[in-house]
Amino acid sequence: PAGNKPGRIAMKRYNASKETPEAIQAALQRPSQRSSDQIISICRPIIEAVKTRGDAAVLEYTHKFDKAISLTSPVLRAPYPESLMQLAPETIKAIDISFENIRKFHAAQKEDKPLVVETMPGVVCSRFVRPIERVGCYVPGGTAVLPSTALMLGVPAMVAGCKKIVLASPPRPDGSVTPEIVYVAHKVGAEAIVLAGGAQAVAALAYGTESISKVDKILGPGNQFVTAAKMIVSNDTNAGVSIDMPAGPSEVLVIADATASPAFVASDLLSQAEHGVDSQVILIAVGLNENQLGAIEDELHAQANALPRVDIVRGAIEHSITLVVDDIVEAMRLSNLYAPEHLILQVANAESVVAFVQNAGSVFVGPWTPESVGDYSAGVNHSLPTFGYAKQYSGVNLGSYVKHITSANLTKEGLQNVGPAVMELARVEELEAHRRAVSLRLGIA
Ligand code: HSO
Ligand code: ZN
Repeated sequence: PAGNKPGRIAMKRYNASKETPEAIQAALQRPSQRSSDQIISICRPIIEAVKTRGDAAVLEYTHKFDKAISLTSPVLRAPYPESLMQLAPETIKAIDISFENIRKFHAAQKEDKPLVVETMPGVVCSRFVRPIERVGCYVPGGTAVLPSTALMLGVPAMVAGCKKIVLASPPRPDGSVTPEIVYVAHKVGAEAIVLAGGAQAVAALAYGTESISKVDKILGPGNQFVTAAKMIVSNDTNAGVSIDMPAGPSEVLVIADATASPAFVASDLLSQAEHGVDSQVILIAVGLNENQLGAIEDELHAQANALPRVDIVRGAIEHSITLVVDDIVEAMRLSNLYAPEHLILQVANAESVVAFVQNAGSVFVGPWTPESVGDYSAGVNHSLPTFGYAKQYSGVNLGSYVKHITSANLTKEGLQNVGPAVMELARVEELEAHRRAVSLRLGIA
């Protein structure tokens, strides 16, 4: 990798054609996470305490971790008082526009008609959709307030028709929730906001307490404690709760060629880098020469230094890299290998490159599509698989809030058609009662 000048905010640069595949693989490692065993052993007693002592335990942890010592109830219930959602008109307008776009895009994902297939004459198989009844949406607190995450989790729940929507978010030290989150809770019809974060919030949603009722599925990003707690409760068969996906720090991979604006590229890298010191941003530069790379690096340094969160950015950039490759085919190969949460294509004919995307959470196509539009208002969801999980998981979508139920419906003729196959396989498995359930109906010995 090329060296950096001290004090300069710059990503390590690798020339892919000069490195071994192993070196590139190593360069594309995610920053290591604190060992999950360690995190799990911190979470277990918290979950146990909430399970056995309910509200009292939730409140104790909220007093301790969120410093909200004046809080006396861990839940705020609808209807929410107007006084808790006082917002500037321009904020209301922005939330309303984003809400509507997210609603439209997720409503379009509805499968209105059941799927019906007659596999043999008289053998009708169908599949239909039902909403998950009770969902818990976790909205992280931490270094930024994230009403956008409340939108991304709450709107699809509303569109799917979930009967009970509960939000959970750590309160501020004065015990309150940001008015933006209350306003979103009101808009999506959430019946309550659990004023807690971390493992204690996850446990309250999974098991229920005196004042918080149990949910069937918990969705939403969070820190390592939230993620570990989601894993623990979803593995507890007594909890009867599922989760959306494992979550890790935010990341973006930008593929840029000579047609890309260095300022645009730098701004996209920085918009992810400002999330946290553990965020990772990757630039794959396609056929850029020293001057063109320098222009992006100059922009990155200059724009970064003008940001209020420059210190966070500096931390993220420390484990972020630039890979210089010869062509778009190699760029896409590496991107698919990394499986980024967000993939930004700032290349010639960006639209035609989408066909080569194999692994990514969400794709941002062309120079006029900064990732920020997807984070807030375009309509796509921002709750996406990180840490390489884009290889096997989808981001949050309408399907995250529903179940598919199948049904079979046979006529007598249908059973005559398919019955012999059933009887033969039952014979092979030596499950005689299965065989007889068919033979008895067909009047066969
Ligand atoms: N980019 C973040 C989501 C977010 N950005 C929320 C701003 N607010 C993770 O996908
Ligand atoms: Zn973001």
